[in-house]
Amino acid sequence: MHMTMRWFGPDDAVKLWQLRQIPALTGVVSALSGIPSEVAWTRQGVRQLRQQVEEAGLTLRVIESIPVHEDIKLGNLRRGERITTFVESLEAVAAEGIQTVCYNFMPVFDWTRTNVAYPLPDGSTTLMFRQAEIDRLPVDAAELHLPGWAEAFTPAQLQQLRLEYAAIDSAQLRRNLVYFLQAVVPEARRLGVRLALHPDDPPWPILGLPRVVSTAADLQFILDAVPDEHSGLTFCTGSLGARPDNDLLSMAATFAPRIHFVHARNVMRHSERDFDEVPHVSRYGNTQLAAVVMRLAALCPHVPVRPDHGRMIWGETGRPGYGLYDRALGAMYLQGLIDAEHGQAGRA
Ligand code: DNO
Repeated sequence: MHMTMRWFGPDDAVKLWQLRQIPALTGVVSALSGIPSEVAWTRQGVRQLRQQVEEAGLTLRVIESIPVHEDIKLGNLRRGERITTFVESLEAVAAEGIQTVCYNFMPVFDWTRTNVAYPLPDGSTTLMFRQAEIDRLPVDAAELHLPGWAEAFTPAQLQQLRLEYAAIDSAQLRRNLVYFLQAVVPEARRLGVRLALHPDDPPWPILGLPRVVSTAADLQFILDAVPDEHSGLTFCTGSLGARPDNDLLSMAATFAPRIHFVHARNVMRHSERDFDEVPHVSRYGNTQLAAVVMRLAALCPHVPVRPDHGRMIWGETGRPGYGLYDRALGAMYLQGLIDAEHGQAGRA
């Protein structure tokens, strides 16, 4: 597997030279930031990003993410032009030689937590989710934004979107996803790009909005709807693993041929809808991370993998989930598992 780490561009407190010093890490996962989702990416913009990464001695391995405009998820009259924009961005990415593109199909809110600095007993802080707290959120009153989200909405935009989504149930959202895939997957094939759909995080409906990329049955339906290898998955152990009914080991085996990217992190579930993010080391959580990563290493040996969120440790401050130290520890744990699976055959 190709060990990578997410990098948020030149403004990221974590610098490329620091990533370069993590053993076995060869690649970076990134995106063009600050471009509204109605505007197509340019080849020049992608080239600049690629060159920055390459000057540091690393490879721009995955784009995470090209945003999917809400008009596409809503399936409204503007979806045609939004899909055209998405394909133009794909073209820019493909022209610069990047072959894996992550995206998600969560209405309005990307990954969501109720606390991004929750203290663990060892003095580190982590991200956590409590359903009761999310249910109490005054979502229409405040601007909601998390540090890894591609987009933020103003309270007025949020209200408007919630009105529009009132007509969209999960069956309709699923139809809109299939419509999108039927339009973009042939383009991805033409361009030689593998699309990697990221699961919902958390994997259940939140804030009254449907989510349809949450369970094994959801993933099977999506892959069967457009049976082309260019339509695949980001296998995110932390997202999928927040549900006790997702059997990650069997899902890894079932979906392996269509897994194009792996996000590896661990969660500790406290109840059906409550969890904390915990160290990558398997015994801290209940995702069976070691067994799952070894199975993925065996079945998807050429796929990029990244340690997903880390805790804040050793006094580090910065973007919650995306500090340097704990993600670097995570990368080392993952690399150990991968080497164990591959008999340490990897090149230094
Ligand atoms: C969270 C990330 C997500 C992910 C997008 C993919 O930290 O895993 O934000 O990048 O959902 O589109």
